[in-house]
Amino acid sequence: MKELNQKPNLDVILDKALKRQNLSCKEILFLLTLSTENDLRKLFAVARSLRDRNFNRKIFLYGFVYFSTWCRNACTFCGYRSSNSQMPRYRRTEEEIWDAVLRLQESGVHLVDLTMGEDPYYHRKQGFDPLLNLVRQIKRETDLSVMISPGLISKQLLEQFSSAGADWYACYQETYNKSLFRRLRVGQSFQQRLVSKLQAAQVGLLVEEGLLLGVGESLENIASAMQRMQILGAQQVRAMSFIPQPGSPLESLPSPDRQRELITIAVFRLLFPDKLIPASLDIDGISGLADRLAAGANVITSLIPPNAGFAGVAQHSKDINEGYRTVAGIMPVIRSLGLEIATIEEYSHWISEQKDMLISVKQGSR
Ligand code: SAM
Ligand code: MD0
Ligand code: SF4
Repeated sequence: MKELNQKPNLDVILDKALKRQNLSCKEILFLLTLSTENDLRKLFAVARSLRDRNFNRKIFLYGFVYFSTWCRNACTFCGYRSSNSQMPRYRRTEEEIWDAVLRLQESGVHLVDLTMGEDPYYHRKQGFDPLLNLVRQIKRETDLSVMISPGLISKQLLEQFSSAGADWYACYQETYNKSLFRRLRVGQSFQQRLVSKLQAAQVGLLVEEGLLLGVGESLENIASAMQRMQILGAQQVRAMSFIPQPGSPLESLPSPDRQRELITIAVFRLLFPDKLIPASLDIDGISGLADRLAAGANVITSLIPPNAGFAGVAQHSKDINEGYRTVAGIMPVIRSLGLEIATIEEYSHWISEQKDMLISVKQGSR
């Protein structure tokens, strides 16, 4: 009883994390409230040491292909919500997408993330056959891993993508607070979005889950969301700071202080020491990369081929045509931190190990 009432102690908690012991909600919350320079330095150092112990200072690279910016939904934080006329809209042809995939492959990424708004063209009219074919072609003709970010799709479609060779399903809950979810993903079902991730895992896809920061959540919300994400068993977990989008309902909500995202990345690392945590170029571009890696991230996401007309999500044009969201553009940052880019074999090896774990969990639950 005495122990339960004790005030959390940073060194004790960090030591527990280093020993891979579970952290309580109270301990997670305590970490999220850290603010002094000294405490943050200790937190980030432990996060890096857990990353480097598990990944040998190797970083993974994800190319981002936002092939359709049309969307039927009305998320209040997103510039691409259906009614917003102030965003660039396009739907790329299969040839243009394939071209971007090849450019990304040549540049040295490990994975391509095929992303779209919930474009009615695919979700209602045409169906997903063109995309399934594209995934098959990527797996047949390249060594790349494939992530799909199509929004909410049925279990049957998830199964088809898995059979076509897709490795990952990305679908971010943004928050585990149901009333906040209703305000963010207006008209969408919290439960369905969550269940789609469980279904993805059942059909053999790895899952990426994510939280949006600076949209009205409390630190308690973040701490309990992190615990829910541990139960979900996602293999990649992310946090993105909200970027206000012109023409959207939240356009005048200020972007949060980046310290919140850095601390969240570090705490994720303590809770998911051997999983993947992105440093997205889609929030602060190249200038935000070093801090995110120094907080314990081990994947660089949102690498985009320049001058091909492909957009980012939160930052639709930042640093893209300048060539900073490319493998060549990020290399100086990697080197300055004493990190290395993993080989494509190292990445595929990690993926197949994780998939084997999915299968054994499934067999164990029979
Ligand atoms: N349309 C699909 C969906 O929503 O699942 C796939 C797109 S997914 C890449 C879009 C993600 O980008 C959102 O889940 C959210 O986490 C992030 N995002 C969107 N708008 C953002 C903004 N204004 N600031 C920061 N992140 C944002
Ligand atoms: C990123 N803009 O990695 C992308 C996107 C979708 N799976 C990922 C949010 O930051
Ligand atoms: Fe559409 Fe995705 Fe933007 Fe929501 S976050 S409006 S689903 S593109």
